[in-house]
Amino acid sequence: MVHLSAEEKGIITNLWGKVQIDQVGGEALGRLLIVYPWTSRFFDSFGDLSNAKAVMSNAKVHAHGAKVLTSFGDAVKNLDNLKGTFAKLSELHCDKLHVDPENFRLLGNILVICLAEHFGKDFTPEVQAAWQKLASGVATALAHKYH
Ligand code: HNI
Repeated sequence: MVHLSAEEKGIITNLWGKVQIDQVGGEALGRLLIVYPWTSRFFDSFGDLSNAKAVMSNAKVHAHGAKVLTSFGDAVKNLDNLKGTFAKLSELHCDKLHVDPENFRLLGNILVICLAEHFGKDFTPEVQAAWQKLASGVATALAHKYH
C-alpha cells in the first residue's frame, strides 16, 4: 500500500480543490479510450467511439468520466484508507464489469497527464510525484478484491 507523507497529502488536497472535475474527468476517460482503443469494449452502450473526435465529443464519455473522477475524489478524502474506500467498487469492477485491473493503472497515468496539461508549470515534479503515488494507490485498492 502506498504511504503518503503529510507534505504529499497537503499537495494532493490543495491541487484537488482546483480540479475542474467534469472537464478533466471527461478528458481523461476520452484519452484512455483513444490511446488504448481496446478499453472501449467496456463501453458498448456509449455509441460512436470510432475515432478521436467522436470520443472527445461523446456526451456519455464526458458524463461517465465525471462520475469516475468524482469517485476518485473519495480517495482524496480518505488518503489513509484507500482499500476500504474502494472495496465495493473493486468488487463491482471485478465481479460485474470484468474490467482488467491493469486498466486502472492506465487511467491513473492518463489522469496525471491531463492534470499536468491543466496546471502547467504549477504541476511541479513534487506535485506529479504525489499524484502518481495516489493514482497507484487507487489502482491497487480497486484491484484488491479481485480473485
Ligand atoms: Ni469504472 C462504473 C469508478 C476505472 C469501467 N466506475 C464505475 C462507477 C464508478 C467507477 C463510481 C459507477 C458505479 C455504479 O454505477 O455503481 N472506475 C471508477 C474509478 C476508476 C475506474 C474510481 C479508476 C480511477 N472503470 C475504470 C476503468 C474502466 C472502468 C479503467 C475500464 C477501462 N466503470 C467501468 C464500466 C462501468 C464503470 C464499464 C459501468 C458503466 C456503465 O454505467 O455502464
